[in-house]
Amino acid sequence: MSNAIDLKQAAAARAAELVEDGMNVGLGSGSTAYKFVSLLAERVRNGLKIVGVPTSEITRQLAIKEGITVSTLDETPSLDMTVDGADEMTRSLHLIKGGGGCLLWEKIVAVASSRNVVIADGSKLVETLGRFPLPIEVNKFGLEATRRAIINTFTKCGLNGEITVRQTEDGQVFVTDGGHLILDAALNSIPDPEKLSVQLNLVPGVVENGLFVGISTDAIIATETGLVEWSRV
Ligand code: ABF
Repeated sequence: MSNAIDLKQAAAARAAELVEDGMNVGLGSGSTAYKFVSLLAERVRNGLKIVGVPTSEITRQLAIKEGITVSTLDETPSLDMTVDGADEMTRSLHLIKGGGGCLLWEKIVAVASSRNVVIADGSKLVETLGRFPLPIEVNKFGLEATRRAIINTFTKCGLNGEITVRQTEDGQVFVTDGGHLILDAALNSIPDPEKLSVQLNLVPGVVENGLFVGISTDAIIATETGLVEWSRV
């Protein structure tokens, strides 16, 4: 009986095999992506030549510790492949990301990549996004006005749900690598993620949201019965 950790490892290992010599690789965040970074580093220690562009400070520290040559999007603005995790995903490769608070840099890196491979255990696969609270990265200026504007956007999209300001484990307001705050919206169901993503980003105080629509190109999902892989046509 595989546990979630083994499943994440299996998906990460398969993704690490896809990386080819000479690639510029986006390195995701979260426990599944960290397994990918460590497995990729093993290949680097065995001679694989790649440059890694991290999606968070944590990933950057891990990659450096593991011996991967890291760069930035300023120095390496075009990536061959990014491998990253997800909090929820559908078969059409619409994702909710940002549970770890890294969604902005993750989305910037992903959009700079020719190929985006999402790796996850089977528990992340859902019919409809939304049970996982949607992370929304916001500027701290005018927070209450932005929160109300977001609620109006939800109403216009026929949605509603509790919005909370993300806190750290010791009760401090969580601040992202980019210096912003995260609002988590418990919407339960998001039937039209593309429409909601576009509408949310019209709110001036919204920096980015955790809906990844039309970005991921490939999926590697580890289930109890083995790996399931598919590409978005
Ligand atoms: C990251 O992976 C985040 O976008 C997402 O929240 C997280 C999922 O973490 P895990 O792989 O630990 O489930 O990409």
